Amino acid sequence: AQTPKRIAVTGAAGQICYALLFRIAKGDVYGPDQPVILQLLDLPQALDAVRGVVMELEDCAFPLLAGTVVTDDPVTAFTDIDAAFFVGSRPRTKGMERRDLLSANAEIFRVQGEALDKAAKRDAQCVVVGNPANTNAMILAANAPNFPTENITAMIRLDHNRALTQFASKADLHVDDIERFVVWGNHSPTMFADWTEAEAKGRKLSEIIGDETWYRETLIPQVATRGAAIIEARGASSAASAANAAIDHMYDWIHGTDGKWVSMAVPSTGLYDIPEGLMVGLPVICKDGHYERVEGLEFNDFQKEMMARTVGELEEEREAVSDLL
Ligand code: NAX
Repeated sequence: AQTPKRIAVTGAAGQICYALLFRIAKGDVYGPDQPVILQLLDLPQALDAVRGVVMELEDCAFPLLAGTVVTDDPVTAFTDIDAAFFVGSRPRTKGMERRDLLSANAEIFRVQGEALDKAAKRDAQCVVVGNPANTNAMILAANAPNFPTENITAMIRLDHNRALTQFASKADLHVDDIERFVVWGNHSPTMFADWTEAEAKGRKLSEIIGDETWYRETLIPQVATRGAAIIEARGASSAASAANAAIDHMYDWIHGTDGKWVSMAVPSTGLYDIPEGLMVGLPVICKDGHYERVEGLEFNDFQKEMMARTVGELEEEREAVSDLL
């Protein structure tokens, strides 16, 4: 039998994890032959709830679930891990300013960065889901100096998937037909869903759809505000779709994308003049457990304007947490 992969998941008592954990245990990340051990982190007051989730995991009798760890100690959670999903974060509460939210989360990710540095395998693949995801991931990396920064990423895949479905339904395509589409920047309303290079069945997606106004005035804002629309309709924020996007992100990173583009927020190397060190949504191609940034693209004026807006916001967020970097 294969040695189990150890996967840390933070915020394990929360609603995204209530969807995520069952899919990981089913084999949706590493595949149908790879046993997994779930190392679940949450706050002390949430551990009873985590134990309840573990009881339900047990009741699924998943053949691949080789063990669970429940803890409120980040070092215990990250010991010897192969992968980590950083889902837990501090939600915005009444009267909280954006800056307060940033610094409350910065503190969480500072502590978790130090624990990751101490305890994780050096090739552990990490994705931050908890908001503000990009900046949280940047802080995690800054506080894990002996851990490879390339292995710390943030999730922008939900936005990517949201756009794919809108395009496919507008153009009567299958979601899998669409290639070379990307969501750039921050996982926030400034994100830039960019169809400039997108193709389907050998044609430009923009030509197939043939409606630039729809793209700019409907598609872009619809993707950017989809989270709010879900809250409005469901009375709770996206959970199963967020869990699914986190699985897609990690699955593709581990198994590769066969030359296809996917959107991942990864550390900026200065490519496309995006300031180094920011965690920024980019087109990547995954192969052999690594991602490669898509290089050599040229931007038109609209793209430049949209990029400046979302990258500018990431710089502002970095400024707000500069004391923890
Ligand atoms: P919940 O509030 O249901 O769960 C969050 C869990 O995190 C709670 O159990 C809480 O106790 C735990 N937690 C808080 N601080 C912690 C700490 N320091 N260490 C460990 N656990 C901690 O939120 P849920 O709906 O599951 O969402 C989780 C996060 O995902 C939120 O920040 C949310 O904004 C973010 N999202 C990110 C998305 C993305 O695309 N990047 C989309 C979905 C989602 O909105």
